[in-house]
Amino acid sequence: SHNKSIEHYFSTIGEKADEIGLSKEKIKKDFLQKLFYQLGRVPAVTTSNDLYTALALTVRDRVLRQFVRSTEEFSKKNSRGIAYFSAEYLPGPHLGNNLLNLEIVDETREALKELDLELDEIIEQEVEPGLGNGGLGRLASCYMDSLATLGIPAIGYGIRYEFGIFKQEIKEGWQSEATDKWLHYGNPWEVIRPEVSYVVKFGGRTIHSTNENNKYAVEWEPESEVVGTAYDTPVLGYQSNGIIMRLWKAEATESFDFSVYNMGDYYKAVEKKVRSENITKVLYPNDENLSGKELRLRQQYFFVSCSLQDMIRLNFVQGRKLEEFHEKFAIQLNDTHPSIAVAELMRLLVDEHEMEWKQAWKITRNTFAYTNHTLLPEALEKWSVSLMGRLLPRHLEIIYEINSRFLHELREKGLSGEQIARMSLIDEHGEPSVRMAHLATVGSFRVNGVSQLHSRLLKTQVLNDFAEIWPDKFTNVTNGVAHRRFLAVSNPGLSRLITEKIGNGWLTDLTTLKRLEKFADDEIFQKQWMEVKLENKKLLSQLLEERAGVKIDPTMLFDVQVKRIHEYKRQHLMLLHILDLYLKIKDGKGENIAPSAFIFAGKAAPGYFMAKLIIRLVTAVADLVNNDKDVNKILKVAFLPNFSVKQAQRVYPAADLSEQISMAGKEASGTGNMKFALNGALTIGTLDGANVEIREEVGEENFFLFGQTTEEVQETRRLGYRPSKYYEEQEDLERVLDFLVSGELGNGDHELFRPLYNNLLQQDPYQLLKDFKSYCERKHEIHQIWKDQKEWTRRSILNVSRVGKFSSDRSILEYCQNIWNVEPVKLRD
Ligand code: KOT
Repeated sequence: SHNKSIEHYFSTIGEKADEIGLSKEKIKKDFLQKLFYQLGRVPAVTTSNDLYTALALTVRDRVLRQFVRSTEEFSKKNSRGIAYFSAEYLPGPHLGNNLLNLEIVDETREALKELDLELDEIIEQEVEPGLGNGGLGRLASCYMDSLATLGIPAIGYGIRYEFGIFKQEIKEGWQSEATDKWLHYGNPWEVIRPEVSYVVKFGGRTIHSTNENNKYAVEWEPESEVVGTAYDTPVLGYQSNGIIMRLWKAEATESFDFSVYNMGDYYKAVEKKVRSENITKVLYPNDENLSGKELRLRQQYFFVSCSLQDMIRLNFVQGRKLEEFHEKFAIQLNDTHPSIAVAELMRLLVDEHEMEWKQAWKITRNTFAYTNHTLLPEALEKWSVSLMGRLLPRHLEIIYEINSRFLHELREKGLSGEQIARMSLIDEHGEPSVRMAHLATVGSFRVNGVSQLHSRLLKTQVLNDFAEIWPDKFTNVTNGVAHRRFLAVSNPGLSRLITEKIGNGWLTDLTTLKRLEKFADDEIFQKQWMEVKLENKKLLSQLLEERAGVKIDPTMLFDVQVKRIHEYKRQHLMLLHILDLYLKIKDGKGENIAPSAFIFAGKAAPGYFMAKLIIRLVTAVADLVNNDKDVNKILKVAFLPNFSVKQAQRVYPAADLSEQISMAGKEASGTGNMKFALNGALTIGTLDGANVEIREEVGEENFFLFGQTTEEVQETRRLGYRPSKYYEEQEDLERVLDFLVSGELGNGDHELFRPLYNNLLQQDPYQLLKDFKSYCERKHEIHQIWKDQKEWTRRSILNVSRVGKFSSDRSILEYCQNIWNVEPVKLRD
């Protein structure tokens, strides 16, 4: 029966729920059993993938057990559930993280050792799910970690892309893309739920009529249908709780496929099947840019519709009325990618469940909350009205209805025609399109930005009209990172050292790191701190030698920029500076330069020419610098291909200097900045995104600030920015820029970097030339401080001790308090 507790079921299979499988002996036994019975292998004849899979399955059992127990606890608590809607997730490798959360790292290591196996080598085998582009997807996964740890009943809905973000290779200095076959070796972490599936409609037409009861009704007669099936991945929190990430895979519907008999139609039916499955085939690799492609809208609607149908089913299963939907659930929209959900929930309530518009609208507006992640105009989603009308005819009608009621409200408030046109859900300039950020804002009870600065700019600029009529709707939740993954799992050396000093309370409360502060001047502690960093740098050096073919002396200053390649992030500003150093050394004026390794990693969107050219410039500068005997004792440059969560976990622990150099006002938050700081890197950065708050926390004397502020950037633009002025006035800058097209870079090709050169001299939309001088000055200062290793280490310790704010646990608690109105409940172990 449904009422029996989990303890009951475990006891029927002879196990006490509280002590299952956490001992070395049991892990070893289960591991061997998985190897025999699931994979048909003995340890003597296995591939490394067999070993990985057997261990993953062993751990998965334990993860699922915890998950089943928390589900039971959650249902007893009966509190509001959170659904996180995100088109992207970047969970990273599961195995190491799950071992930490189950607190069986040592037991597992020992068990394997008895079989002559090395845990770290097995962990290394895992292929991570690359179901996201960058910061936005990774944030979603950090939040899953914290939701689970804090014991919040939550579910992460998304898309099970068969091919995730492309695999990046470097060929002749250029990025090339290969498909990411992450499912090739199977995926031991997911559980298929064939019985959890929903039909999703597309295209066709709507039929408006008055039914028997004289009630107005709309029927949607679609052109095609697909089925979405749930694939669940349990996400474990630290010590006990588990939630699920439920990803949808698209399949053909039976009725559309096989209701035909003759051979010709059979093939046609198969074709239809293939077309249906296309929906979840591949992740769009654009970060902060629109594709505007029909398939992308199909993906968004597909996962949103499955997820909402799933929630409505759950609502009924739990014996609740639909009228209480918003009391039982809050849905967090991870940017506008899932914002068609506003129209879909209205459609489900009004058309399928015959609810009155007004009531449905009240429920909808009290269910959704919207997080904005970017102010870049080119990233704000718009869908052309004609595409939406063709693909989702009923949703377009609903959006028009929402809009007409909304605009009516605005007119009643007495707003000007101009302001009303600005706020409309429909953009009438050029080709009419639906502004998804407006739909999300109107359809939700709360809108938040992801750092203080970003939230302020959201309110005063991009969504200013809305903030004026609904000031209370807008709030801020500064991003945070899963510190258990990005410190405890990925930097065991530093974690051990920290725990020795202050205990392990930081695992569940990162602010306890502040207890390290008093050891900042302790010389023995400083020495240990430096040793850990050096060990981490040796490991990264090995990786760079293997993957980038660059040998780096681990005692150099590791100066690192890793993130998606985008002009606004200004990777090329760092490159201009490296070339400046290069030319100074060639001139015999390099005496003040600290030996430095400049390390880059990050993917460029395949269609983004400038970003790809920036990668080409990194590799060209690397070739030049690394092969020049006058220089390569002092400078090294490396591009680490195929940046991923797995790679990231090896980079942050080894960094000395973190480059966060976007033009002010452009980076919504940044989260890499937090991961670096947490691992003891000092930051050189602009007053952008969460850098502002990091600087506030660590103290201005421990943060290398440069460049214009957001206001100054805007003022510069207003006054008519002329980049060539800086070229003309600054000799160093002139020399560096001319060097780009001198033929000395890129095998003698003068024209290779001409587009970049022209862009900087003629437009320079991200004002690199204006910030170049202050960047170089700060770098110079950094190199002087680096030479005093004690001083550097002192600052590094202080940095770590003061970044407790940037745990995603803190962010999630703020979402609970200021947005979702739920109490986190830490479940018993
Ligand atoms: C991508 C496409 C459309 C709209 C937004 C994006 C987006 C924004 N993708 N990643 N972001 C980043 O999100 C991170 C998490 O909030 C931020 O830290 C980062 O600054 C954004 O660039």
